[in-house]
This record gives sequence, structure tokens and C-alpha cells, in this order.
Amino acid sequence: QRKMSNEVEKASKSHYNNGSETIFDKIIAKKIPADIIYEDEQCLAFNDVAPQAPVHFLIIPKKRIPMLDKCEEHDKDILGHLLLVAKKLGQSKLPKGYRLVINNGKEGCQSVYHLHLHILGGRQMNWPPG
Ligand code: IU
Repeated sequence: QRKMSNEVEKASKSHYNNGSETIFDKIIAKKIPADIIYEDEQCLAFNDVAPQAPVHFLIIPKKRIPMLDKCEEHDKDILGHLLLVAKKLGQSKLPKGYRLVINNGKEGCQSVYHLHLHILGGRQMNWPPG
């Protein structure tokens, strides 16, 4: 049997926990350090601790939204804002192009249940993703 990647293994052991606090809340509260590259009133961006590309950062809402599946009509402003911040940071740091990813749920390989956009680039990305 093929060995699961570390991230897949983590995702298989993680699950939605009723919107409870995650490590990302501690990063937002500055209780634990992160390599923060952008911050505004609604969101925070920081470099991923386990980069999957030369540039790999996450954009997260400060509001505790556990996953895309839990988003509602009233989240459309923050969802739009996250995409526009992704564009702004992507355009300036990765002018040759970049990839956005949202992992949702176990089979989507989500391991942290606080919504986050992955922005990856700095090399030719492949398709289809694994
Ligand atoms: P996922 O989409 O839930 O699988 O992504 C979670 C990401 O958060 C993953 O790429 C981790 O490397 C990353 N991460 C982090 O940057 N800092 C942390 O303290 C933890 C996870 I826990």
C-alpha cells in the first residue's frame, strides 16, 4: 500500500469540531508566532510552516469560519475579500502566476478547521493536483 503523505495523514486524523478554537485563532491573537506577511481588519496572511512550493502562504479570516462548507450568504463579503487579498499578494509576489487552493473536509485534505486559502507559486504548478 502506498504511503500516505504527511498532510493526508494529518487530514485523516482531523475533523470538524463544532467550530471550536484552532491553532489559527492563536496565530490571529498573536499568542503563538507566525511569519505574517499581510494583515488588515478582516484577515491575516502568513507563510506556511511546511511549504509545498518555493512560495506558499495562507490567507485566513480573523472571524472563526471552520471550513468552506460552513459558509453562508452572510459570509460573502469576507469570502470576496479573501480572494481580493489573494490577488493583491499573488500579483505582487508571484507575477508569473500562482495557484489558489481551499481544502474542504477529510477527502479534501483539510487538517486545520479554520478556513484558509493556500497560495502557491514560484515554480511551474502541475495539473491535475494530487
Ligand atoms: P489544510 O488545507 O488544512 O491541509 O492546510 C493546513 C496548512 O496549515 C498546512 O499547509 C500546514 O502546513 C499549515 N500550518 C501552518 O502553517 N502552521 C501551523 O501551525 C499549522 C499548520 I498546525
